[in-house]
Amino acid sequence: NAESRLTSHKVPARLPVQDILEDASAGLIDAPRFMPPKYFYDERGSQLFDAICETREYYPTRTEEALLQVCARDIIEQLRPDHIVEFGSGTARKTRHLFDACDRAGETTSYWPFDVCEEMLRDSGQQLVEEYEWLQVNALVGDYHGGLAGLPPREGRCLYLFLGGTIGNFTGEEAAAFLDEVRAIMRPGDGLLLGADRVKDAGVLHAAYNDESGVTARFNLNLLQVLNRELDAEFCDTNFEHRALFNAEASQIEMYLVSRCRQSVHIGALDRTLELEDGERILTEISRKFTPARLESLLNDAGLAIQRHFEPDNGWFSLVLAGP
Ligand code: AVJ
Repeated sequence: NAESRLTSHKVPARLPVQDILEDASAGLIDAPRFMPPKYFYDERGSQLFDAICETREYYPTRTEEALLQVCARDIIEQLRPDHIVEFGSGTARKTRHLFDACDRAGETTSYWPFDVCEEMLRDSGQQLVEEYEWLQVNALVGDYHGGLAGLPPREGRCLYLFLGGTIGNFTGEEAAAFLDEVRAIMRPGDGLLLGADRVKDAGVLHAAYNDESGVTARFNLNLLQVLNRELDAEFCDTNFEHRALFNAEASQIEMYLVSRCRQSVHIGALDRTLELEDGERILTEISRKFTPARLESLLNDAGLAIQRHFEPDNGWFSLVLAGP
């Protein structure tokens, strides 16, 4: 039966992962203020992110999915993976294109979705084992920011997935450290499929993070509700506004919550009060945009060579297959 093809494992963090209390204490009290973007994704935040992907302006998700649909077969036939390991798997919607390609090629693989959210892993895992009667799903519950050495040892070839352009949320240093971790667990014949958003017309980028219906603004402002709940804080979201801009020099979208007035906000769990000037901002996300050359050097620096590079005609997004 399907249920017997679904297992779940906790992956302990090997590297120190800061919790929201430490991140808030390091990032909120003094300027420049910054909260890591991973705190966006509570239940409402995850729903809002899905809604962002449906907006007319936010192109990355649908662009990547269309690419994956076209190149899935190539990737599966080239690599013939015994295991597919996905970092930040979410609902694994896009990963289905790879399973469909396995289906058509008569290949069977096991799937190792790695995510912090246990319920989402269980729900999506259950659906997958029902949809694909040959699929074994081994859910990995943990934070990939804590390193990857806890991954269970396996035999056979692995295809690692890091999709969605999430690599862009990392600073240059964090991205290098993460790719080093991935490289360290890879063996000859393994592959990494990495999705990365590309530098493009600033107007297109700006629109993607400032959608007309205001979903991205609600997604950004939802962080304040997360802080209120998790840190017993007293943020009032009508006192903040969403701002997203493309910093061309740093080649990144920067997303801020901007204070609309001079205000004091108490944070219970820190026993501190935040003093904000009118117009003062909290950086809530960077989303880096890559050139093919930047992407190549990022991978090469981690000891990974690009084997295939898939992109749409307009060059808006890259899916690269790289290996040791
Ligand atoms: C999921 C991190 C790829 O950076 O584009 C979407 C998140 N933020 N709109 C991105 C996001 C604002 C997204 N990633």
